[in-house]
Amino acid sequence: METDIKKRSIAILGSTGSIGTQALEVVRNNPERFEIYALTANCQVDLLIAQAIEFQPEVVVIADERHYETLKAALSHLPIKVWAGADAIAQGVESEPIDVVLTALVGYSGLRPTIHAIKAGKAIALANKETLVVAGELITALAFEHKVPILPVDSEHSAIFQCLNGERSPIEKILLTASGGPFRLKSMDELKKVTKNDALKHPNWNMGAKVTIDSASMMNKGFEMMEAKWLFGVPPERIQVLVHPQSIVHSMVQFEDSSVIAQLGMPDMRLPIQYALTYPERVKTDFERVDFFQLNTLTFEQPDLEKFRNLAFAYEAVGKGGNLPCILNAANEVAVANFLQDKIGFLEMSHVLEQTMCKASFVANPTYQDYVETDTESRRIALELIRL
Ligand code: MN3
Repeated sequence: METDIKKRSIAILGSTGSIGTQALEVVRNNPERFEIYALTANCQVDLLIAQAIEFQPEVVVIADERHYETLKAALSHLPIKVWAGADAIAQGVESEPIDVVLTALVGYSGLRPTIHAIKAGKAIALANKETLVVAGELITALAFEHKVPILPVDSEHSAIFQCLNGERSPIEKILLTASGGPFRLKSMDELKKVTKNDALKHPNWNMGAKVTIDSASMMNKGFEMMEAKWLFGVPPERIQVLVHPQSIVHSMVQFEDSSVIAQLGMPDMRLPIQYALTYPERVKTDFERVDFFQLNTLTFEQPDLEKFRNLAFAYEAVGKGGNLPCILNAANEVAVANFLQDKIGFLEMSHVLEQTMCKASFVANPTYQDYVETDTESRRIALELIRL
């Protein structure tokens, strides 16, 4: 049967990353539902060119301006606008035909374009958790003011969102699952010696380098706890992290009558990406199904906060509030980048976060400009600590 549903017009920020490429796979599999209006990338110009040729967006933007001429020349035979720079990304998301902006860029860089997209009234499919970590209060207030939905793409938050379908009753507790990463069973002595290659081998999920390192340190789960607080309005003391190494239960919600609702599925990011883009509908896929007889066991354990201190820092930061989560995020971005360049060890990352949280200026009620200044100051402090 022919359907005449209006296609959703999508802008993908960070189209060459792990989430971006999987989102394009979802779009490729559902051409009757979606059209790509804009694609943006940081620096992977060759892949961006290939994507632009395949999906024929109105606009492509490369953040790193050094690649502008290459991009422009490669697409000169096509009716595609080619822009460069961070300002162009922030402006590009405001274009009138866009329905949904998928924010899949890495780290703090997601904040500004997300603010622009919300102000322009675009639905946000949020894959950039750092936006809510850094400025959750500002972003949720802005989304409320502009009546813009924030649809979670992160698998845990998609799970919680799905558990809440049709529910009106208050949430007693969020049970946020964590794989535990590649270092779950390592001792402190072993953790001193692990390398980036060890950290980049995630047992279940195939993700970008930043989030894979954050998973190994459990910083990712700390950030996801904050993301859950802002998305679902549940305070941190009622968000419990459960280590669930099989990554089949993607998270759960406990209600006041003692019921627990869970969402399950194989670990495949295409599912939460697709759900955010097709919500409230579910669309048939050929993704692998859960085979419970093959799985046999699902296990749950307490996270080890002495080994994975970053998770404890996240609770501390969100508890004290203000710009402290922004400080933590900036320090972590610097620490992860330096770990990936073999400049610091795995456990030293936590030291950098702890010290930066002590040294950076605290602001109790930050404005957007305060976040910008906090990010700059915290990066400088973190870098000085690493160079000592
Ligand atoms: Mn996740």
